[in-house]
Amino acid sequence: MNNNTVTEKKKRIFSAIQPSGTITLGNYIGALQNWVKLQDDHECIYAVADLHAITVRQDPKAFRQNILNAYALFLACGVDTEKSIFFIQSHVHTHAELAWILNCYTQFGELSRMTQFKDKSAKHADNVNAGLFTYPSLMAADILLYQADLVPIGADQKQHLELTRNIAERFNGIYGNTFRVPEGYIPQVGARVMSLQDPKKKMSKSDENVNAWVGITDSPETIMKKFKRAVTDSEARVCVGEGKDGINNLIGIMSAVTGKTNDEITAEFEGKGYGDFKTKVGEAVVEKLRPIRESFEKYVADKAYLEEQYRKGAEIAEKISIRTLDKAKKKIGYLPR
Ligand code: ATP
Ligand code: LTN
Repeated sequence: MNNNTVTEKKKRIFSAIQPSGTITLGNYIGALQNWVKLQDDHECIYAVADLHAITVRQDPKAFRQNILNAYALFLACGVDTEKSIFFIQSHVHTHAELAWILNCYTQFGELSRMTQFKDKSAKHADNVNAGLFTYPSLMAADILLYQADLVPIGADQKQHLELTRNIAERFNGIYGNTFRVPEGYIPQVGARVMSLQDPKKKMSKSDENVNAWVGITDSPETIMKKFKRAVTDSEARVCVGEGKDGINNLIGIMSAVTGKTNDEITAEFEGKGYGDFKTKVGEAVVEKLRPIRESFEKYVADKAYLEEQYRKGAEIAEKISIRTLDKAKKKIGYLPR
């Protein structure tokens, strides 16, 4: 065989992010940055996970805008519809359909052990709905429909991915090979960006303290203010260390946005105080996010372009995912129409 004609099959990637009001620096460093990087040598499929988002109550008008904003923002971050398939989850009916099927292959006990369910049900004690509980089966459906090899996510989603693998293996065990069993793709640096106000907690957009998180579209002034107020220890030496959660987090952020190693950062700030360092981290983040914010403004103003792109994405996603859904239904014993 002529080597030149042999092209290795590209690995398939799937990931999604919920369109909840703000998208944070944590989402960007933990997931989005990898979405963009992976596009060149993988076959990538990305979605705005709007079905997942209604596990908490949404105001219809704001929700519609948030979905569109999230689509525009991911484009601005570098998701490229020439290279990747990019769609809105609720536009592709196979997701909800496979999710129902997978619910019947997921145990109550497994779902009860999910830490995200435990955290979110404590936070929204007045609305612990069944969707919040079965959220991981929908996430499993998202991934398995596309026979994904790799799933770029932050560290907090590891448990959900493990469950996805278990569901796939269980189904395959009963009916023979149906779903590819995916692997997580978690960044070396920044897999868990911490709150700027309480660095023992993950940076989360649902934090009531707005100084705890940085939004990708925050203004440079806001970003600088949030970094200057970041909580740190009293040792005043810029280096990674135990009990220095605040500084460890800032070094991690600096490393993730500049590509510098911890050692390089430590050397650069030798003899300098925390005030200096916080300012420099803030500036590095501002510079990283500036082009994204500017490009977001352009995309979000062009509704016709966004519509054209998400329609195209949904059409292709539907075609690919129906093949897996039909295969699963046939194995279960459903009659073809
Ligand atoms: P919430 O903040 O309300 O808990 P979320 O940000 O975790 O929500 P999504 O928006 O759906 O939920 O998360 C999208 C992606 O961002 C996931 O891959 C998740 O692992 C990643 N991610 C979220 N927060 C962080 C963080 N603080 N550090 C690194 N990655 C994160
Ligand atoms: N549950 C994820 C978002 C999500 C996802 C997915 C991530 C929904 N479907 C499929 C990876 C693959 C979260 O981060 N909260």
